[in-house]
Amino acid sequence: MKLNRQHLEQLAAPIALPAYRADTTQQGIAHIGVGGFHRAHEAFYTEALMNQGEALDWSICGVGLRGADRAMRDALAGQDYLYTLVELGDDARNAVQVVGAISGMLLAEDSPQALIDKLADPAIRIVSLTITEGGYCMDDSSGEFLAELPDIQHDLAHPEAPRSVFGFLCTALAKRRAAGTPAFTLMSCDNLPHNGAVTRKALLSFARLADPELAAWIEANVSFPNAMVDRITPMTSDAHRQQLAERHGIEDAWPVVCEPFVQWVLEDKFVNGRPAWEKVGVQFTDDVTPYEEMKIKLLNGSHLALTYLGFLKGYRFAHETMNDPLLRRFVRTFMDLDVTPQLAPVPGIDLDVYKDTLIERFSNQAIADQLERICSDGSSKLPKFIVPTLNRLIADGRPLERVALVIAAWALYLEGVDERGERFNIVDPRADYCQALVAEREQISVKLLGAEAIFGTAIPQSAAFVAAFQRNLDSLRSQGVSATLQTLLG
Ligand code: CS2
Repeated sequence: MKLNRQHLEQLAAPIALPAYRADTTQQGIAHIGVGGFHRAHEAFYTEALMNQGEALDWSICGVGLRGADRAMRDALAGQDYLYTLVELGDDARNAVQVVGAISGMLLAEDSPQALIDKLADPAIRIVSLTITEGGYCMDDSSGEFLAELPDIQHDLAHPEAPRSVFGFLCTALAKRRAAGTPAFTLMSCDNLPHNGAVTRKALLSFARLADPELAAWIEANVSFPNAMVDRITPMTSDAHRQQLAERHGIEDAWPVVCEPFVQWVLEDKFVNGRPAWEKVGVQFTDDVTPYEEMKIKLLNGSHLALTYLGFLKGYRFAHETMNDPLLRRFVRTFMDLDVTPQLAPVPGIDLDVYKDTLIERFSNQAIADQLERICSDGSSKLPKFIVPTLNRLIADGRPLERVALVIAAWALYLEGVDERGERFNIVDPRADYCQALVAEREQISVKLLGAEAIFGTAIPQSAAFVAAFQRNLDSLRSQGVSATLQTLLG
């Protein structure tokens, strides 16, 4: 049965349905970047609140800035913006839910003006973002805004028809200011250390170039809460779609599959109201720093530690790497010996239990989380998820061998062929640049580690690290993943 509002009443338990009427809701959030993660996380929490009869004025208007977002808009529009969220864990924890928290979606391509008007609409009080780690136009090494990017230059010249997220936000905020409309909260839900502060820096840098007075107004009126967000959400595959049709009889053009685990720790800095998300499990705090450091260094960092090695070995799913005793031990050792000593105590969290849970979550076979997804955008993820850990290890004079292996695995992965001789594509907006860095074998350590935008300046200067990197790269080439791990783990 095709999913849409008309067919909702034909669905029955155990499938959970929206418990509120669509015509009683109003949009209060605009979300830029409607992918699986947003639909499994912010929209999921908002839906939970709406199901309690609350937050009905916080329905979400999806926004797509890229041509590729049209497919999502069309899929959702074709089913009244409803979608199915399927949580898969061990059998006891499977849940299927139809979500209605998203009530429309605008594409920049269709009408830049309509999107500007929506973002300037007084009813929109929060604009949230999942635009990927690389989407903030920041130089990872200097922490400065990349004003010379073509889209940014375009938007500075054409504020009425922007292309970039910062162009749209500034034009809309200028309109709000001119109309005397209060500002909105700008809330990042991407995995960046200090994601709110980074968003603030990027937006203000852009605004200062565009209009210094507007920049001052934004500084005084917009807030940028930091957040730690967490839920493993694979890319939706045809197998997922088919499973939903077979098991539950729902034909959904773009369902979301995710793990049962979900977490959101958020700073309570909202200038124009917010849903009472604390009633549905969101944790509000004054300082997200220890939570985000724990999550990014342990979860996202370990994902990188397992994904390139696993991919080279020939695995294609996260759970396969956890079924490999050597990789499983390697990842746990990386967490215990390399990351944990760097972490500040995290209020209310026992790190040993947290790490056990991570291994369990990575082992979730039911969601079939793709290594291709985790491998993607390495040039943006490494600087956020691994480089800070490595810099600290260097500064503290600690062993560098394990992190060197992680980065050596990325280097070899960039050559595009696994141990079985199977070729694959590198999914990364900077794939060509990265592949050029590994094109000459004798130059890899100099060129790749010398890429300042990715590795900064301290890493290539550490003779101990460069040597460890070269040793591990040579070993991966000559011995392969398993023998290298065997030697390293002793
Ligand atoms: C993953 C994340 O893309 C990645 O590299 O580590 O998407 C991860 O699944 C989420 O951050 C989990 O919250």
